[in-house]
Amino acid sequence: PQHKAWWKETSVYQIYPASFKDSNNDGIGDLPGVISKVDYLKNLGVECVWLSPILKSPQVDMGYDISDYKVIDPQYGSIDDVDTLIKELSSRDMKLIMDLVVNHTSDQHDWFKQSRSSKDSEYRDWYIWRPARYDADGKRHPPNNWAAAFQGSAWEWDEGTQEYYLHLFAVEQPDLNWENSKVRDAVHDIIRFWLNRGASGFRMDVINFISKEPGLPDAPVSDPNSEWQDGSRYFSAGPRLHEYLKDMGSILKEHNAFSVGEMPFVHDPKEVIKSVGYDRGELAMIFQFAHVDIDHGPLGDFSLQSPKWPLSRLREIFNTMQTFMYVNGGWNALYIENHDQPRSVSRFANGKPEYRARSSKMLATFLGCQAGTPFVYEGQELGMSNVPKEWPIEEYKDLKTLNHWRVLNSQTKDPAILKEAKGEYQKKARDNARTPMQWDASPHAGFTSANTTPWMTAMPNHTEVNAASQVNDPDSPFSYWKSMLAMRKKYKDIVVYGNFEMLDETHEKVIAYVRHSEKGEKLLVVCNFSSDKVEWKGEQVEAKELVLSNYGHSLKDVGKGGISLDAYEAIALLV
Ligand code: TEU
Ligand code: CA
Repeated sequence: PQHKAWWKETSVYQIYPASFKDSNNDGIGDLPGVISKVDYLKNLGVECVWLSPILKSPQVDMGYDISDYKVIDPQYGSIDDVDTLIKELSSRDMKLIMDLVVNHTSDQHDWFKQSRSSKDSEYRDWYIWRPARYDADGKRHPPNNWAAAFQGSAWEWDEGTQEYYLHLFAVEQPDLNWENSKVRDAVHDIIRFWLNRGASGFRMDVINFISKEPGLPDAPVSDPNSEWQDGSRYFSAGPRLHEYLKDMGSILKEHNAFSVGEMPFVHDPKEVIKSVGYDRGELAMIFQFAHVDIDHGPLGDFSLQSPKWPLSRLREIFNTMQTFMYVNGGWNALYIENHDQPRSVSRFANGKPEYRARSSKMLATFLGCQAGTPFVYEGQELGMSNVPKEWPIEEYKDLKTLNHWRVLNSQTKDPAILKEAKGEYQKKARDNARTPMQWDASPHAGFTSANTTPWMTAMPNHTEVNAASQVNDPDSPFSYWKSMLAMRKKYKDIVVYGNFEMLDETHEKVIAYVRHSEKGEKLLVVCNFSSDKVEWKGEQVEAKELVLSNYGHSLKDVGKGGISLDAYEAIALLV
């Protein structure tokens, strides 16, 4: 049986502040914009709002490079706006979740400015500094061969103090040295500050990277074409990770707070369960990556030969994540979309106009009936899809995409390779998730005023796909998400706390599973991931109640015996 906890029964809506709603017509979304949409969120039925970073930042990586942890970035508003947002949310029984980005800071943070100012600075040891290595020819090299996530070496040379510092992400995102207890104290202070201000918990950015293997050894060569290699085995679950997580966990516990750790590269299930095991006192839940890495290289690399994935692979991944957690007393964060991933409907189902709405509802069924806390990413509830194939590279704004493009262009002029890369960006770039939220059919999707140029162009399909047309349409993806979220409340014993059993392990087009409650109730979920009509031959079905149908079926439409499904049809039945 599962332990009960409020954060298991809740749901989370992720807002990417720059792209949600612009209130002052400078082309960038902001906190007053968020406040103006709280009723929209309440109507959808989500209970927590997670804001991607809103803290002071030079915005090299859209706020994932923080230069002051207690000041709101002026482009988003002020601390008063945060107070107002918390008030507006809590008066509707909703909560605010902040993004805690503490594996690294911005290079413009005072700590780093001090740290790089001199080897004698009291902040020197707050970051990870190492001397150069020199080869026989006297040429200078970084301390090891690790690659950064956004191209090149993970080390940057500092002329002033003649040492390298570590940055697993951009050059402007130096990694903090968690071995230093002052760093840990400073992070704990930030956590307390926001909890005391009324936040209800945190999403913790790459939180499994905070402990690095001492000695920072060279990584084995996995990419023979590159000078820089994947070093993740030395920082994805370092020796002191669980100690650090437990320290933070005990502060969170005092506040009965929410926590979800973002944990790429954790392939060892033992590390997962140590982080989220109910009695471990570390994190409430984590974001795993197996399903979103299905068509990526490691760390979301643009692997130009897109790996094709059979449905059996997706089934296997979800089966593992689901059963493993249940058996071991851990908890899942259910997500298929966020600000780092392409749009799920385009990726896992079908983003073409004729199937978009139907298949996004199928995905909502697939995800929403599983065990875990569901996360909705802004626009997912509308079935927003990937950017148009025709968009030129100038429409892309993410440093990850642009750095990749720049490096590729320095290596080749081959038009076939460049074209392939652009195709890859259109399918997988993080930019796909960052276009303005589609509020209505007006210019710029109602995200900003007609005569403002938004920081990213709104998708042309906003005239078809938008909140205004969906909120009152009972057949829309929005309404479907709404009923799915309500369903999770009504059938809590099964959907939240029940166990999980994958069925029909071989079907090429259908994923089907059963949830069982302790009282013996059974929920059968069958999802057609193809545009073909299919016969699903599970066990003989005797349906008692129809819980969800993305074709608007009712119980009498479901015959006894096998289930036949139309294109991207999904059905959830009490049996
Ligand atoms: O992402 C961590 C991470 O591993 C990403 O590099 C991810 O794998 C990739 O973007 C997929 O394409 C977090 C944040 O979510 C991301 O936005 C930040 O850029 C990154 O950390 C650095 O803070
Ligand atoms: Ca604005």
